[in-house]
Amino acid sequence: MILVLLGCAVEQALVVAPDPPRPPAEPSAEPSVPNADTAAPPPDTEAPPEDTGPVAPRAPEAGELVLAELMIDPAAVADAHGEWIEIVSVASDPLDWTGLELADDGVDLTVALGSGVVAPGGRFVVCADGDAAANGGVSCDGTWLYHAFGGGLALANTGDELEIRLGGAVLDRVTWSAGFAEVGAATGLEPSAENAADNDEATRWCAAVAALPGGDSGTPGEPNRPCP
Ligand SMILES: [Ca+2]
Ligand SMILES: [Ca+2]
Ligand SMILES: [Ca+2]
Repeated sequence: MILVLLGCAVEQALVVAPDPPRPPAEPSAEPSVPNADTAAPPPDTEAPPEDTGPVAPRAPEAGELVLAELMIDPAAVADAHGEWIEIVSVASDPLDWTGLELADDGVDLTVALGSGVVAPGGRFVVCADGDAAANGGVSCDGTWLYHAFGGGLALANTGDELEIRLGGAVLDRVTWSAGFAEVGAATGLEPSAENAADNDEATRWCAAVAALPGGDSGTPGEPNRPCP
């Protein structure tokens, strides 16, 4: 009897014995090690990525900033508040105009204050008064100290000169005489003449017609209309 029981136990143990371990799976047909001829190079040998970050602004050179629109004789507000100057960049790099000087041939000389970077093809506006509620509705990027006959700058209605300078170097210059400035309208440079040489010709300028919030005309910070 005992032998029979032992025999049953042995038989049961044989039945429940686990299967022998299977051999490890065959390696995949796809090699896990890249082929040196076709694989991308490891990261530490890749060429450095092309620098696509922003270009640091640099100082403008002569001819790269162009006087493009002048509010010489505002009517909606007094000249001390309503004069402004639009300048366009014709450079292909961002320009930092911090420290821009505004001057005439006589005693006027002042330094414009404001944020000083203009993008390629961009425009900025510097004003006698930066308060849009007081200057006829113009948004300004900078201001200058308005003062006639020295101690600042003023744009004479019947004729004057205006230079923009940086560090003493003249970047652009415009002169005008009686009739150049229309009362209550900014005088804008013809778009096809937006360079420091062509803006020397008074015939390339014309009065703006787009209305400003204060009632005068001009396109501060926006492209000028083609002159008729
Ligand atoms: Ca004036
Ligand atoms: Ca010029
Ligand atoms: Ca304009």
